[in-house]
Amino acid sequence: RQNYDFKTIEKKWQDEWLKNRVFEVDESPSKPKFYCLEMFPYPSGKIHMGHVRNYAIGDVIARYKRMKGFSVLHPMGWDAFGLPAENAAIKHGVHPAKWTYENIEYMKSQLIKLGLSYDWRREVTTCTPEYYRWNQWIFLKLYEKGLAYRKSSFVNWCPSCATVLANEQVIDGACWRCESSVEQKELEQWFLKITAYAEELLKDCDRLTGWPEKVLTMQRNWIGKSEGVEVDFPIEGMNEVLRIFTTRPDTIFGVTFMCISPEHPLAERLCDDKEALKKIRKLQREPEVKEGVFTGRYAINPLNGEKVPIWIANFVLMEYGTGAIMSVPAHDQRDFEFAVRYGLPIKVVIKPVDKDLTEPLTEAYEEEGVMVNSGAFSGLPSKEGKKAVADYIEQKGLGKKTVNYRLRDWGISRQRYWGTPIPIIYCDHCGIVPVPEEDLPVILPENVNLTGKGESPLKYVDEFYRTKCPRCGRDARRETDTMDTFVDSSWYFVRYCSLREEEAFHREKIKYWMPVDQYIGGIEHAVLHLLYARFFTKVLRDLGIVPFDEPFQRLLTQGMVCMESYRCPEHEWLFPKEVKDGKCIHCGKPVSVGRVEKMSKSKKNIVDPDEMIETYGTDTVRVFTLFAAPPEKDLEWSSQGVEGAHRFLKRVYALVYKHHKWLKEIDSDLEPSTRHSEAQRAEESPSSILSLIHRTIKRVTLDIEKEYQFNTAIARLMEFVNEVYNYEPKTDEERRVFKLALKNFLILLSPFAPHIAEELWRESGEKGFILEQPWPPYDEELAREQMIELVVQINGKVRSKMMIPQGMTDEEVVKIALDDEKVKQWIDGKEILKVIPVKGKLVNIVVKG
Ligand code: ANZ
Ligand code: ZN
Repeated sequence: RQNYDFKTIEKKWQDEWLKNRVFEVDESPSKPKFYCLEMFPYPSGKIHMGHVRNYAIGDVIARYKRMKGFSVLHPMGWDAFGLPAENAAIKHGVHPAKWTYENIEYMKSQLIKLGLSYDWRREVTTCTPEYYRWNQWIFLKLYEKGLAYRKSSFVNWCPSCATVLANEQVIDGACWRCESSVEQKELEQWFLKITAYAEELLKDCDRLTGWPEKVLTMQRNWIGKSEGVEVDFPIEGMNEVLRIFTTRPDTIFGVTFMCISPEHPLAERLCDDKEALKKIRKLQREPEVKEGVFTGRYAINPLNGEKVPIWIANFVLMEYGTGAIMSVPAHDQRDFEFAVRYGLPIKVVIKPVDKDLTEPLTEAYEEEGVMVNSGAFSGLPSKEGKKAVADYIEQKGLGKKTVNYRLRDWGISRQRYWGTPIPIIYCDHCGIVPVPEEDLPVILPENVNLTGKGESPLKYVDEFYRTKCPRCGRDARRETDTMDTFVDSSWYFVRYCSLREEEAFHREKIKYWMPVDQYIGGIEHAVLHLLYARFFTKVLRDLGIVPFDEPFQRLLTQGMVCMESYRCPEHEWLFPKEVKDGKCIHCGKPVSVGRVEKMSKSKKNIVDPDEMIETYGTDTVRVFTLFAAPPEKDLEWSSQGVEGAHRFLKRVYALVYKHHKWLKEIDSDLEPSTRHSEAQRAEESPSSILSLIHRTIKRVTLDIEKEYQFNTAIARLMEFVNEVYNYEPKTDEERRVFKLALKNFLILLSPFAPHIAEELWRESGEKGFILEQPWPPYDEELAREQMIELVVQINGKVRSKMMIPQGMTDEEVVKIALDDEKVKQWIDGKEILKVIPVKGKLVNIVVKG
């Protein structure tokens, strides 16, 4: 066929790949392994462009590694528990299970249509009992080790929605949905003791050299190790001390009041005004507005004997440090705001090295400096002062140095239906009784009445709720909360190692495949998911299941898919296809164009993958998303860009068909050993095709190897097509070389555009699946770039010369010139007025002075 009929081609090869089980992989003792993993999706209904980009990146890596001779594990599954299923159930009266499984079926068909090379025998669906029984099993193991415990704690509670809110769902103290003000409610919850691994999670960040630095920084900050001292302040008129935690012992002479958390065990005894205490307990924690109440009591500063008032304040967290602080308003902004609000004194004890602070202060001075008004310590630089005061406190027995972590234990209880039941039974006689391992899984019942209110609906399912105590056989009740869905995604990568019907923790296979060599997903998971997965891996290691400390060797966080948004004065936000020639297709009014930002339903700046595939085909969509930006950068959707990608593939198709007649007839099976003689022959040939293909192989390979620069790799492939498009081989020898070039080109193209590559591979008379071909090696000699001399002039004088490859862009040439050591010396510290590149071989730099 002369025309690029992508629909037929893509369907044909997708069927063939599945039928011939090309993507299925087993543990091969003779090959090195490579585990390539993309974050699995929530089955929300249909995939969006963000998914397409994520999976296309993963697929290129998986296919490339496969051709490089690795045994590649490339699995996919569904993060299938969660709230949207429950909301859909309430709204449309469809059971969460039905909704979820239907979405999975549809989305799976979409992934197959994208030509993604998944081994579906390993598909994981987290809402199936075969999967979640292992959530329950892990929970029981954690419970045995004292790493799962029950505790009453405060949660954000919306009284009108009757539901618990995550911190991110509280906006300015109000519910994000109904805007009623959020209260604090005490709930019994299950916690996993991630803090037991805080130090190891922090320390091992240093070993994650294949992770983006910004993700590591976020993890480190989240763990938030801080070193300080605990100091005891005696309470006046009581035989009690108030123990505080501070990271700034150097400011202890500046304490003008103390604050304790409303939940502090001493709060009741210190505060006579019970009403005020009750009120403050309802306030939001980590608040914008810092509020408090004076207890009427005083503490004594053990260093200078000063008497300071004790307050109860909503910004002091019971879960951090000791739940009590010494307040130094001159040097801590939160304390400063509190002092200003309640008219408390502000005393400066640290001043900048070179000047005095102007008082009264307008904000806290939080930087380092020199200690003042601090008795014998005055005059010490605050850095040394920190240590000196801490040492003094320890010597005098007033306190001790300690380490605190910001990381909190992980509260996993959710008052929801669509999640893993927590395998616990409450017996009036025996107390908390874990479900015996042999009784797993605790199955989530099907018949429930979903209300969307704050209580778990499982409470009202008698057959579930009422049970017998496994210990004494008396009547007992089941735990009705379900687990946070982050539990599901904390170990799914381990489950993929064996097939669905095999055991979940298959030691041999886990040993073969783990750890994941390349993980790819969104930056939004930089903290929680990735931290929980690291935590679970360490737990599984301690249970003897995985022989590794860290789950993900390398991490790639891909950028967002963005697009401009359109708004009509009449019809609000418009989908791109509702805009024609800058006007709204409904009313003809001109639309205003918003800035380029992440595709989102609310602004309708979205392109539907299905529609794009329908119009241009999967290969075009893949090539566009991979070509438009390097993987870690944001990508701006552009219809011209998509057209461009499509045109490129059409040209590839036309190129092969131009030579179709003779391609099948000629044999190009050159052994690597004959390459050299081939090279010599090619040199005689004016085409230099052989050298072009070797150069292309080299560049594409290095672009992929080096940080997955797929955009430039595709650019090389485009260059290749441009160079050979009008070439006509004449002799048999030229044809043989040209066929070799085309064949290699198709292999290079195949990770990006697998369907067209497969089709043209067969159409040029080759056998077998292209994915089963080895990635072509390149010959350094043949791939060598033509070098030319670059001359750099500064203010008209030649200052440096260097050899560079021919054909670089002006931008590249300028960069090389400015990076040159000699040039750097000449322009060091001077202002650059102009940089003028000339024909890729001369750069003129004009500097001032
Ligand atoms: C006195 C002081 C003076 C402080 C100063 C800071 C600056 P990080 O670095 O996060 O560990 N703090 C201690 N426990 C707290 C709690 N439960 N709730 C709220 N704040 C608490 O912060 C440690 C600092 O946070 C501690 O050092 C304490 O205030 C406060 F110029 O003590 B500081
Ligand atoms: Zn019992």
